[in-house]
This record gives sequence, C-alpha cells and structure tokens, in this order.
Amino acid sequence: QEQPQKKSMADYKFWRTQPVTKFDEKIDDEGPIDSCKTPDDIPDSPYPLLKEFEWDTMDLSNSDVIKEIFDLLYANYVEDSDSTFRFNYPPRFLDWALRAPDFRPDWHIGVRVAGTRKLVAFISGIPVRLRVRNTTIPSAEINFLCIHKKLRSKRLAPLLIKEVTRRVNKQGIWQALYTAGIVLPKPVSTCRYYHRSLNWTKLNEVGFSPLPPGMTKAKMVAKYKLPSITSIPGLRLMRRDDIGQVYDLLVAYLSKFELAPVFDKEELLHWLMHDYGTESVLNDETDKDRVVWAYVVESADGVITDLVSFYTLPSTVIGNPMHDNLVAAYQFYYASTTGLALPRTHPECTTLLKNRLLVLFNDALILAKNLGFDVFNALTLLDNPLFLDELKFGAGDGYLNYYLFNYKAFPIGGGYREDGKLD
Ligand code: NHW
Repeated sequence: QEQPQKKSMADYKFWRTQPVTKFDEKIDDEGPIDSCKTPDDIPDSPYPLLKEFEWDTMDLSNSDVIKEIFDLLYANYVEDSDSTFRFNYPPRFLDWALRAPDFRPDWHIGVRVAGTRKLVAFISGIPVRLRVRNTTIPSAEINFLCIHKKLRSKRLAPLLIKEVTRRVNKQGIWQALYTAGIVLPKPVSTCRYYHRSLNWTKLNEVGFSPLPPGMTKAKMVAKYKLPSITSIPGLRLMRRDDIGQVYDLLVAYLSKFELAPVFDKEELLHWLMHDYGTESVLNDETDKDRVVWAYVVESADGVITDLVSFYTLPSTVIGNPMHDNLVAAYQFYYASTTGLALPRTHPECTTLLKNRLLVLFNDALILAKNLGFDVFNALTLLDNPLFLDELKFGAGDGYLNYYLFNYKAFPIGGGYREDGKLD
C-alpha cells in the first residue's frame, strides 16, 4: 500500500506559512530556512486562545497530571486507518519520554476548558541535539500533539504548534524534529513499519494479522515459532555501569548514518535504562511497569560488543470481544562492533554485519516473546533492511515521516535502500 498522495502546498493553509521545506523546493544547500532571530524578538506572552480555553503548563512530576495526559491520549491519540487500534501510552512511558535530562516543564503544554479545567489538548517538546550529516543542531523534539475528538478541525493544532514554537524559540532554539504518519511539507526521510508476529493467534483474533490464502492457522503459528532460550553467549540485561562502553559503541555505530541524535552519557542512560538499576528502582526485567529493555553482549574478557533494546507500547483494541489490549515491543537503539572497522561499502562488512544482526535480533525476538509481547515492530532505518525479511518481519500499512522544522536538508535515505529490499 502506497502512502496517500501528496497534496499541493496550496492545500496546507497553515504549513505553507511555516519555515518548512516546500514539496517542489529544490535544495541547493543545507541550513536554517528563516533569517536569524534572537529570543528578544519573540513575544513574551502566549498566543491568545478563544475565551473558553486557557493554556496550562503541565507539571509531570505530579502523578495526577500525568494521569490527565494519559486519559486524554488514551481516548483521543493516534488510531490506525480503520480505528481498530489506538496507542495507549502508559503513565510510566510518558514520564520516560517527557522528563528526559534537561527537559523544560514549560514545553509540556496543555489546553484546558476555562470553567471546568478539563484537559482538552496537549503538545510537548524535549531538548535534543540532532546531527544532520556533519552538523549538530540544538533542537526540540515535538511529540504527543493531541486534541480532544470533540474539538477537531477547529484550527487549534496550528495554535498549539505556534505556542510550542514560541516557547522553544524563547530558549534560543530555532530547529525541531517531529515525526508523523501523515504527509506534510516535506519529509526529510520516510520509513516503513515492519511487524514480526510473536503471538500470531492473538494478532489474528484482534484483526491485525489475517490468515493468508492457502495457509492454516497451525501453519502460521509454526511459521513464527521461536526457540525459548537465546543463543548468543554473554547476552544479558544492561546495567548502569555499562554506560561507558555502551556509549562508545553506540556513538561509533551511529556515526555511519546521516541523521542521528547526539547524546551525552546521562541522556543515553536515561533512554536505555530510565530509572532501572537505581536504588529506588531495581533492575527487574519482568517488572510489569517497565518501559524500556536494553541488553548487551559481553565477551569473556569483559568487552561489550553489541547492544540491543526495545520499548513497550501497548495499543487499545477497539470493540473486540476477545481482547482489549495489544502489546507491541518497538525496536530501539542497537549497535554492534561487527564490521565497524571495515569501510561500510566493503562487501564483507555487509555480510558480517548481516549475519550478526540476524542472530542478535533473533535473540531480541525471543526475549520479547518471553516477556509476553505480542508483536515486535521496527522501521526501515539503520541496518534493519539487512535482516527484516529473513527474520519474518512483514511490511505494514503504516509509514513514519521524519520532519525538520526551519532546516532544509537533502533527503535522507534508508540504510541499504540500494539493495532493493525496501517496499
Ligand atoms: S504525530 C501524532 C499527531 N497526533 C494525532 O494524530 C492524534 C490524533 N489526532 C489529533 O489529535 C506525532 C488531531 O487530529 C491533531 C490535529 C491534533 C493531529 N503534525 O486543529 P486542526 C506528533 O505529535 C495540521 C503537524 O483543524 P485537528 C508530532 C493539518 O495539516 N501538523 O486539525 C507533532 C492542518 O494544517 P494545514 C498537523 O485534526 C508535530 C492543521 O493541522 C498534524 O483538529 C507538530 C489542522 O488543524 C500533525 N500530526 O488537529 C509540528 N495533523 O497546513 C511541530 C494535522 O494542512 C513543528 N496537522 O492547513 C515544530 C514546532 C517546534 C519548533 C521549534 C523551533
């Protein structure tokens, strides 16, 4: 299935006024779109809202406030095209995603009904540094834009976007990264979702995986069967004191790619471990509230050679008599020393790395299956095209478009698109 046909710029009444790349724009050089401003050029007070609404800064250190955001997203956030599934971000996930190191409370923006204080819209930003090829750009990552279903199509989204832009600009930050399933002007990169069944029977019962013609249910279950124990010696849950080696490994691996975040060790520890392994939160792999799992491969002499991680994202199953929840593991950061010393174009590099990733991700699938996940999701990014097909991932209906705000850049391709394996 193709992405919906792009509209022309004229159709985007809001986006055509913003500093984003136009669909037909020819890019001659990479860099900011808008002329340089300073925080003093930016208004001090929020954009006016209709009088029945008011802005609120959401204090996520308060569990009641997280619960309010959870409730808004639970009923109103992203659904698939035929409204069978809706993302269901658990409160602990929101804590992890939004209270990252150096987060700014005023970038967690709510809109409330003035009289009742009911939360009806939300948008968030967190600070990130992005590397686009050789340039590192201080940016915001914008996510969780959500408007209550009853307030849709009233042009509230542009106001939320302008307000978060104002607050980010006030900090002297002029660029942002965001992703969306829909096509807006203009993606810098597009990835396709791939899904690997772990519990085919349940996926079939909720309507996610239809029975292909000529197959039986038993054959489908057999197709996706996995061993119960992992195969790589030295594979274990990451510990906080692994961060030095994991950091060096991931930086070296990500340096091959054109678009990547630039973390410091504290940020990386947050993204891979959240607060696991601290005194207050033990490192229990099976903790039912855990949001991120990171594993490393440690060789006999104590060297970490590989990293693999995934996070949990349950979806509500809408109107199904048998199941109300589908739990997906989403592939997250990974890295391997295999092939790193060779130039990336070297044919042996690809073969070695492919063989390693096949084993590493087969083990990741086993871990996720044993933790009770129903499906393992991945995008066509990093080196994924080397192993997705062989590990029985299937192409999904969804795409994820990556956007840069106020930065024009040449298109960024997938890891191994030239293999012709994508799409
Ligand atoms: S993508 C997930 C977005 N959320 C959902 O899909 C949840 C369910 N849907 C809703 O809540 C991940 C509403 O439908 C939303 C739109 C709120 C989506 N991104 O108010 P109106 C993110 O969170 C444009 C950007 O009438 P609505 C990333 C649309 O094209 N723009 O619509 C967020 C139109 O503009 P146009 C989107 O349905 C990134 C206008 O909104 C969009 O009631 C944000 C219509 O507004 C989307 N996902 O509410 C950008 N969906 O030009 C950050 C629709 O076409 C930019 N629109 O007339 C960077 C800012 C920071 C810069 C710092 C330097």
